Amino acid sequence: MIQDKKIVFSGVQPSGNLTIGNYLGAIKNFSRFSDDYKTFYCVVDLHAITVRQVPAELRRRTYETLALYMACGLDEKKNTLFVQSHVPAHAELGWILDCYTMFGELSRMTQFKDKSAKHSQNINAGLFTYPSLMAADILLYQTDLVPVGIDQKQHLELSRDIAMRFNQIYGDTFTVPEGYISTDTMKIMSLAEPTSKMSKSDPNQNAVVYILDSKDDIIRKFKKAVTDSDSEIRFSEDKPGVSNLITIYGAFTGKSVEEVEREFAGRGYGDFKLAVGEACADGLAPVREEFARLMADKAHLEAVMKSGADEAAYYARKTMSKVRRKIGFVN
Ligand code: ATP
Ligand code: LTN
Repeated sequence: MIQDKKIVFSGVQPSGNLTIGNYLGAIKNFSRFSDDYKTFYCVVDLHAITVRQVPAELRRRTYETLALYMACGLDEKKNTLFVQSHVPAHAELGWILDCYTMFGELSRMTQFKDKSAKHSQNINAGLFTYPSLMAADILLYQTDLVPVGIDQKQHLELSRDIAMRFNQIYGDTFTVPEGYISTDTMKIMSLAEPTSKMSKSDPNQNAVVYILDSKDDIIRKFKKAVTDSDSEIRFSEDKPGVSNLITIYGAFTGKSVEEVEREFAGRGYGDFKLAVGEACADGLAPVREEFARLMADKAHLEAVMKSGADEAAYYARKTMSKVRRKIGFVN
């Protein structure tokens, strides 16, 4: 098999119900690469267990995350869709890269600091070395481009540093990946606390809009969204709530910030919030329908996982034999 296309890799954890942050910041962008790149989209279950998971829920969410990839427009024939733990080379290379990643580097990761504060009873070694496993995911496929939300920029830079360090010691082994961070929707904020990221693990259900929420729930949540005491619909740093709603509305309607501001000039927040809720619910309706259809056919999802893992393993094997040889492992 000759591989002349550039390679794209990204992953989403099956650690909760996916939000419009995951959708707009990551998954929705994935399909734009399907034609011109060789694309690998992975359900990263090994990463998910860095936080305690209920086994039955982890299993269900692994199917759901795969089904959502497909419902968001990723055709399994054009993209390699698979589950991380089905390709053991991820864990193998993860261990190897642990030995080329510094304690100090991992200590500086803001996600580690945030998650250790959130899960103070379970600050396990996996949570700490999460970024070297992520580097393994990426480097295993000689990835050129990694589409992610801006919160992953620091992890991506560490992946690049690890790749360069390894290449410097052993000669050219890994492609040094670039991030692809879509600027218009890179960070969707919480509806309740618009200065922090909308996160699928937020315990406040009103702060988060899930891809699979019903239309009524979506509209109700947007009606409750925190704005400010002003009444002007304007994108500005000192208006984080309104700016976040403008971003979301723009993302679902394809309108620019200026167009949205013009459309709602002189109108109240009530009107605006309702319009955002409707645009979001309508935009997600086809995804929801397709998701329900896919989840009704587990056997098909399993066939997709299986052929995705076989394809991924083929590429992973090539990198692993190179890595083993360079390090000095006996063949
Ligand atoms: P958790 O809340 O459990 O930390 P998460 O919601 O950040 O998880 P991940 O599986 O870690 O979800 O992320 C999947 C992808 O979604 C990543 O590329 C991430 O950058 C992106 N993403 C997550 N939340 C947002 C957001 N609020 N805005 C934009 N992109 C996001
Ligand atoms: N850490 C990522 C999920 C992830 C990932 C990856 C993203 C794991 N491995 C490789 C891109 C490439 C997150 O979204 N929190």
